[in-house]
Amino acid sequence: MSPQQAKSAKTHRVILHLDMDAFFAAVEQLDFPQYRGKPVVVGADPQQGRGRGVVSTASYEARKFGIHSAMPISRAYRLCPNAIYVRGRYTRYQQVSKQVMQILRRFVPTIQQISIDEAFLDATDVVHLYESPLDLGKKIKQAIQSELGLTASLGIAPNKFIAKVASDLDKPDGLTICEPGQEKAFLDPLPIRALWGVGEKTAKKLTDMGFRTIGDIANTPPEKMVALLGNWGLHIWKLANGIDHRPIISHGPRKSISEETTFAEDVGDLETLEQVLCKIADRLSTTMRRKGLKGRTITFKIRWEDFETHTRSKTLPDFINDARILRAVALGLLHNFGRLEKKVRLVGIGVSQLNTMGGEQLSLFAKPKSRQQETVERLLEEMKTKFGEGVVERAMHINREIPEK
Ligand code: TTP
Ligand code: MG
Repeated sequence: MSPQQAKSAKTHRVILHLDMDAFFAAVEQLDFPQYRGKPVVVGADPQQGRGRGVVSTASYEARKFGIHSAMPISRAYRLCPNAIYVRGRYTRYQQVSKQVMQILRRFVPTIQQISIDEAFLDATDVVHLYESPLDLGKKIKQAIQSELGLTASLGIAPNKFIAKVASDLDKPDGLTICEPGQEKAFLDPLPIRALWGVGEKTAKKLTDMGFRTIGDIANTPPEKMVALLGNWGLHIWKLANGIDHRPIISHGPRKSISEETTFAEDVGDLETLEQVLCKIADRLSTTMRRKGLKGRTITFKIRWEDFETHTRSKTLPDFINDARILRAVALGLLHNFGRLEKKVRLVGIGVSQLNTMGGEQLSLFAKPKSRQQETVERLLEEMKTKFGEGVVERAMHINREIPEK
């Protein structure tokens, strides 16, 4: 890399914005093949044109009839009575959304999800692993297509604003790049509606003031924009000039998972605490397995009647989500406290150092069953040696019908 290129690589960020195409409708077409290639409208019940409520989204086939998000469903029905009208299945969309985000995270760790079907990615530090930013973009789109059967549109640019504008330019199944240095040429001809945050009403206001394109705003002195529209005027003037330093705020993957129980009445006997801990361990294990999570550090939390709170942790050699191990480790950590000097208000178990890769990756790296079984047995033996035979036995023979808040 020449010094020039090195400098340029440092000064330009590579920001991606991904937005799924006709998301809810696309998931319906995915799950119900008979809907494919047809106008599908997700939203309220049209009730033969008398329905109240609005359109959530429409497939691209339905958009040809002029149907779009937020339109009254009755109007959509008038435009295309033969479309397939379905109610939303939000849990399913949420599930697919998670899968999309997991795929994105595999390519680029710095990701900021901004809605159910949209995310920003800062690929500055990983783009060198690919032939080019476009190559990275193609690979992400291909992964979503081949693994989920859905299309997405992607914008690549030196900042968030332009990446967002770019992802919308060639929908559906689009891939648009704005190279560094091309910001103004890219933005100038676009209509002001393309400016982020400019809705129908604002667009009309700006049009009435004589602004038609983003270039019209970019070429107006910033003082004039402030005089016309206050601080917001300066904000859109900066965007129109391709200036946007906002960082990608990555919440990152989940770092820990926990379950706890606060007792209706403070508890003074060890037996009850053991029983509750076992229940918590079972619940936590079920949630972890459902989410495809395994972790290495198990933390036991106890809050005494005077609200004093303590935690004790143990880090295991392997990633686990097995209820028996969670129980045994949590009970061992509880017994570390010795005799109960005070009553207990709350107990909980947390698991951190999670292996947060998606279910598929987990199974890819999963050990053969016999080896996993070995790990369980070894840990159980270890717990018995450390805390006595009773710890595991007690955990195994628990009466589960205990009152608990
Ligand atoms: P969008 O990404 O705005 O729309 P879309 O994915 O359906 O279509 P495209 O991106 O290809 O233009 O919104 C994502 C989902 O959010 C959309 O599928 C349904 C839901 N949604 C609503 O329920 N009401 C709305 O008014 C909008 C805009 C979206
Ligand atoms: Mg979308």
